[in-house]
Amino acid sequence: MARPRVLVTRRWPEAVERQLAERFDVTFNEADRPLSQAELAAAMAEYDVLCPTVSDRIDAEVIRGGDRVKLIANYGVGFDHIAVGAAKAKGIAVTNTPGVLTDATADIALTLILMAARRAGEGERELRAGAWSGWRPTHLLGSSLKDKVLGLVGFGRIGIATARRAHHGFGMKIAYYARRETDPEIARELGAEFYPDLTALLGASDVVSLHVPGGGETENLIGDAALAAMKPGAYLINTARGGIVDHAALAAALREGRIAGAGLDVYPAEPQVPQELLGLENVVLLPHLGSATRETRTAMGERALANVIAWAEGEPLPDRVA
Ligand code: 8YV
Repeated sequence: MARPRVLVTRRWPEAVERQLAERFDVTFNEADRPLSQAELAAAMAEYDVLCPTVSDRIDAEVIRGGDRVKLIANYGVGFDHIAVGAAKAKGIAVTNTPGVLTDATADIALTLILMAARRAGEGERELRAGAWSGWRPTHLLGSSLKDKVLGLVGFGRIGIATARRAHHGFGMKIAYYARRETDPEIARELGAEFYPDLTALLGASDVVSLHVPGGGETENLIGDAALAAMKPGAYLINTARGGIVDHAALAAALREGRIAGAGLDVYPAEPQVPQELLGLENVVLLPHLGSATRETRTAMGERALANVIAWAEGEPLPDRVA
């Protein structure tokens, strides 16, 4: 029997590409640039399996492009770039890579919290520009984290891992907003306070970190009203999805000093970064580095591969989302 045809839309770490190629007839996107909507639609008719990433928009029109694809094995945990409903309607299974990028993403959330609160980006820019005039008691004072409240919007795997680092490592108090209360053991471990109301959580937090999925339900969740509910000295951290934040409203709040600062790893239309943020000193901007470690990107490939193998062998898919 012919080996299933698999399209990997971006280059993966070599070791996992090799493992995939050993078992399947794989096409790698040699140019490693995002495929166009037309190329993705055409792929629906040419391949059995697509392995896309967050840089591919697999919308309903792409899914209508052909009838051959039976599995979309996403390389990443978030899948708001895939029209899961349209896939399901065509009997196409969709899988993701949960768990393996939790620690790396929580590390980046902490990186952003520390960089924003300790003004590390501002300091580095000043030094590189040759503008550092030397030590003085009031130079670039930031905010300490100990005993400050970290408010997590969403308390799944990555939210909890971020809370653990902040609480055990930096002495922060933990509060969270979620659809339901967390496991009592986790709540006890972290002394985590549950807020069923987002506005109340925002008003109680010194640092707000976003950990909800992207997509329609959370689009612009953090807009003018939410930013107005935050404490004037608070920081906003986003490692989840850019669309959760209204960036024009955020830029205005940062410019007017209504919040102290922000740290962002994700943007609504990557790789574009909202222009109004680029000139602001009190925002740290990273280029979607959440899962960017060699170990994690390899583990993500292995996880996607496990789903492709299960599909090929007619086994239940370990990480099916639709
Ligand atoms: C991934 C992410 O690197 O997994 C996710 O949802 O946001 C990232 O950290 C990216 O999605 C790769 O597809």
